[in-house]
Amino acid sequence: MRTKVAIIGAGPAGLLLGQLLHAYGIDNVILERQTPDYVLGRIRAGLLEEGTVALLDEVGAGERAHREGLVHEGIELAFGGARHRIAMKAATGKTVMIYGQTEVTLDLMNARKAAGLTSIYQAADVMPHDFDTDHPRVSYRRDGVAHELACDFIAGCDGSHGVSRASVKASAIQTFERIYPFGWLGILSETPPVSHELIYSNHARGFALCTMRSTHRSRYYLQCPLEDRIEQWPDDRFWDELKRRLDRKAVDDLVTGPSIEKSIAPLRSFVAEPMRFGRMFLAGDAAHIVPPTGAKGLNLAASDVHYLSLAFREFYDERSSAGIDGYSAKALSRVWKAVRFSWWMTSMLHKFPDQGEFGARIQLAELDYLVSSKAASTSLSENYVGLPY
Ligand code: FAS
Ligand code: PHB
Repeated sequence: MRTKVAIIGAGPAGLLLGQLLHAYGIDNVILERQTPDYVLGRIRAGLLEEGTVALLDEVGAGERAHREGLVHEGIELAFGGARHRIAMKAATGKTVMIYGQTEVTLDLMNARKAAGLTSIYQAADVMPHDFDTDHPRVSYRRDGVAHELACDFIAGCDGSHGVSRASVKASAIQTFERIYPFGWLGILSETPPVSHELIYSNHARGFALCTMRSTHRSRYYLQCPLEDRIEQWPDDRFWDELKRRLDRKAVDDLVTGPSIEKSIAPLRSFVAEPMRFGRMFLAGDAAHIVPPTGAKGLNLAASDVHYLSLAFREFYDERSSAGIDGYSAKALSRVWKAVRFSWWMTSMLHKFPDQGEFGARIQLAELDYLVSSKAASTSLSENYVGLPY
């Protein structure tokens, strides 16, 4: 089999790239190791930047997001027993949308199916080959039968544990990492959100985040020790701890109920440089990971594939390599700004084991400055709603 672009991974990055390339008339095939249901079963991100929604619109997969997504014009920061609103739209003219990654993935999968494009799920032993030549190829096995996909380019959209980045020789890649000494315990519940906007809480007991998936489905996160297991967090304990980290009004407004999903995710910042290796390009979590505090992970995957799809269009339409040659630097410029923002939000809002009283006071001073300075809250807002592409 042959295609122009072989995409490894059918998460948001791979699926969105596939639809953008299709819109530009560039043939592509997706190879995914899991089943569609497995991919849809992963509960992850929930907040989209306007740029991400615009890309869904561009590929004709944004209709349900506009119908069901919740547009938010601000967030609240809670500290010292009070809540303070950051009016992001007033500061930037932009909004964000609450619309789960699961729904984004489903919309993109349906768009791909409607376009009759080739996606090979349960592709085992996917392996990129010869990407340092003009004739790259990808091998894989399906139902025990070996296959080979010849292509012009390979897009590694296979996430943080994928095969693409792992296939690059160590001397050709540099990685940067910061691991945080805590995790996020997250739950989903069929309960109305505690507030109509997100609440990020800095508390002496640890960070908490109140977010949502709809007006009847809430998502809550608690900072927890890395060694914790979800078995140690029955629902009652979760709700009790969440209440201890929220302000009085939030506690009074909180509607608790049985969890329908519960998971603990470790937090880290990670960037691989460069994002291009001959005719193989990395996009999304395959190239970088951010702590979810800034809600950037999924949105960076979107901007990566925006740049990459334009680069491929320039190559095929204008026979120019300028776009593909400039992809890595262009993507990394936006990636590092989002990595910085996500690190800053995480550092300001979480309780670090070694921060001491001085560190705690510095966090509160930073938060107090943020909510009392137009310049500071505008800076937070423009990063949160998403920097320009
Ligand atoms: P993905 O990991 O989503 O997709 C990669 C795909 O490649 C997967 O389907 C995988 O099965 C496939 N794959 C892997 N190896 C393969 C191989 N060898 N062959 C073929 N296929 C292969 N971001 C936020 O903004 N907010 C959040 O709250 C948030 N919470 C998160 C919670 C968790 C537990 C995790 C892990 C991530 C979270 N993220 C969050 C980040 C997340 O949303 C990612 O940024 C997003 O999934 C990135 O999408 P992709 O780059 O497509 O990677
Ligand atoms: C979510 O809704 O899952 C979410 C929202 C904002 C974040 C992190 C997670 O910063």
